[in-house]
Amino acid sequence: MEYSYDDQNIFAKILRGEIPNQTVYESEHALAFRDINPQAPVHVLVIPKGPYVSLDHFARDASQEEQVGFMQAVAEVCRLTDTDGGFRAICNTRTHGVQDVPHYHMHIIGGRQLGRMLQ
Ligand code: DGP
Repeated sequence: MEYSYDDQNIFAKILRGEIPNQTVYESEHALAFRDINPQAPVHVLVIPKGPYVSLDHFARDASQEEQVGFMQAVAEVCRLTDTDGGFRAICNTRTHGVQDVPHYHMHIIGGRQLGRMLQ
């Protein structure tokens, strides 16, 4: 699989500060901010700061430090938001996964009872 990162994608612009965002948490390796179209009271996107297009790209090519830093950001988002009742983590990937923004991101969705996704 060839991964080609487009640095004009909207999350790259957010990382460069060209587009405002509602930051929940930021570290050396990751940024977490509120989704512009929230599906639940908690809807946060966690993104790595490196140029990775998707979960599989990140899992293959990101360093251990970047991967650990990313998961630490997920933990901080959970600590800082109303997720004690549980949440759903989603990484839409490419066309079949209906990924709109080609910069790897994890949706953290919660704060209410969600419906069952897979039957
Ligand atoms: P997807 O690539 O399908 O996983 O969805 C991308 C998500 O990104 C979608 O829920 C809406 C959100 N989004 C798109 N543009 C912006 C933006 O400019 N700011 C923020 N905060 N979220 C955005």
